[in-house]
Amino acid sequence: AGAAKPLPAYVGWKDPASLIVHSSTTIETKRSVFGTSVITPSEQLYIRNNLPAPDASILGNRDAWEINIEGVKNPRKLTLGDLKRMGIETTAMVLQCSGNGRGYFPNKPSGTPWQVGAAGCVVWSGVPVRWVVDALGGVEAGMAYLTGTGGEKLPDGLDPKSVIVERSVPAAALADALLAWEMNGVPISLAHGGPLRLIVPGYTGVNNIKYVKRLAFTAQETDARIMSHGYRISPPGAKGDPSQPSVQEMTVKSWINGPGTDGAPLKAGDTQIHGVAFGGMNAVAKVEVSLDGGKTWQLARMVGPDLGRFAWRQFVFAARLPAGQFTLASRATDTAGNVQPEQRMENAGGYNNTSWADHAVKVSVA
Ligand code: MSS
Repeated sequence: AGAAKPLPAYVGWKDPASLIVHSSTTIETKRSVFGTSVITPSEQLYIRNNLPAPDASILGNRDAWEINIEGVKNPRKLTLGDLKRMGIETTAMVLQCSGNGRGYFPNKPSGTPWQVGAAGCVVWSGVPVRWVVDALGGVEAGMAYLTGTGGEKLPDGLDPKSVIVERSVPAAALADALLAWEMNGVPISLAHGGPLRLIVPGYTGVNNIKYVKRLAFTAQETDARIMSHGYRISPPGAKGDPSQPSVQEMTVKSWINGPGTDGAPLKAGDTQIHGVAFGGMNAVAKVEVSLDGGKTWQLARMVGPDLGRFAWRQFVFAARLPAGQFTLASRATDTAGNVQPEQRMENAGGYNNTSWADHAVKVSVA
């Protein structure tokens, strides 16, 4: 392996020792650094930007940032300052790239080969979208989608639709959505979408639009390429198209983070196996752990505070391990009874990998 790539300037404040730099716009958290106290520190949180991040000058006067609200009875341009006067809520949620786990697909789909680290559990503060909508007279009739548009400057000479980060989710997602200006207790950094970000709890990363400059209730999904052809669940070998399902709600998933995931052998004897579990739209009901690659399972214990159904839960399983090789796996079940599957759902883009078998980890005990 070559020398680790340095962190690009816009994330120069992150902790390089915790991160794997795939490229300047794709950076993941190392599995072995996820701790057991629920929140992922901002310095360790992954980064995925489809376009280069805007100039840091957009943070110069945060409250002056403007967003157009459309598809409501009284459409309006609001500033972040206006939004801050409309109300505040806080939501903890799993932010996870749609391609997290792509690195375990054997056929190597194109895209970043993320392992577990294109995910984190973070806390957002902002105003609930439904309060903004109510203040503007409610959603106009016939609007089936909530469409958010990113505020990046688009590269010259290209069809804007081919590059703009604009995504639509079902309008019903407004029930939990936030227009957020704070992450983990501080104003949102440029890298994570400051000054203002659309947060759609339970939905995969790409639906959480950074530098959001337009929020529109629309009759149709946007025809931006990132929606119409990108991020589709396409059959292996096929190209993305609008007839295929888009990546939207996350489903139940868990993985083990430690100990031993850094490759260092464990000491024989008592060990506390820990990891994270989340249900996407539902809370997690239970997590089972296997020490033998999934032949037998035992119930793990949830630890730490429960920050709501969109957050992950940490789990711990106390085991006494003799010397040898072990394949550790975890399998979560959500409150609706959905069980994390053994196998990934094959798809050309390598999206939505929730396979417990793919996320199992080999450790050696000496
Ligand atoms: N937004 C915008 N504006 N831009 C871009 O690029 N990306 C996506 C989201 N949002 C973008 C946006 C993605 S794709 C993801 S994941 C996310 O974001 C991430 O986040 P962070 O903060 O971590 O970086 Mo995949 O599904």
